[in-house]
Amino acid sequence: MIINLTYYHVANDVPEITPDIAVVIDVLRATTTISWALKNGANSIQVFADLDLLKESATKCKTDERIMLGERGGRKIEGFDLGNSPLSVTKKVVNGKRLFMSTTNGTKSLHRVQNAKHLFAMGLPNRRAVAEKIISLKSENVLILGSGWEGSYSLEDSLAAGALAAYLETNSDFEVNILNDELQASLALWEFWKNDILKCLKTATHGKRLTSLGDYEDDFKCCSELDCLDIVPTQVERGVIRAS
Ligand code: 3SL
Repeated sequence: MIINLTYYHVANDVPEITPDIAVVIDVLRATTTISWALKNGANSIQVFADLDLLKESATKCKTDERIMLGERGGRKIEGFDLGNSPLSVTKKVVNGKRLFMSTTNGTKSLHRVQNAKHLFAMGLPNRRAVAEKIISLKSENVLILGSGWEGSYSLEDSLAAGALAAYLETNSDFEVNILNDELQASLALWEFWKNDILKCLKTATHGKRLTSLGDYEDDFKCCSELDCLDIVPTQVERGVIRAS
């Protein structure tokens, strides 16, 4: 069997297609936060590109059953319970809760491919879990979508796209077909940085942006951990993600 992989850097690059499988990546930090929130027992995460829609939906949920997560420009949105740090979604805070989440880029990417038959969110900590899920589905076409920053390329999402493709090449029985140059470049990036992921994240433009905003050392460490989570964040209805 052949598995065809395509990678797009940002949501606007995705053509009008309905992929069998879409994997959305936002290493710094949305998909890492989503993965940790589900690991720590969040009931579900509803993602929004639009803040007004988020507030409207959240108000329909009891206050003690919901958490509002919001980030713009790297900062927590005023009036929201949490920003977008994977360290903030502890068991104590999120267990059993429904999360309503909007971030600058990651939730837009999730929104862009919400028509996919199977939609997963991936960071580096759950790279292996998502890859094994893809292998088990035996689908021929997988679209990988990065989140970038406001429409432009990001190093860390491309690194993770390469990490996913490399895992599939090494660990599946399929013939893996890399369909575009974006993914070829990501594989090269992975080869170059795979032994110093932390440095790659800090070198990235968004890493530098976060560093300029405060002390994000622990966020960098958390986001650069590889294959430590067994969670596959899966869209179960449009815009709603649960663990599988
Ligand atoms: O752009 C996004 O979706 C965020 O992940 C950015 S941040 O890391 O929270 O600043």
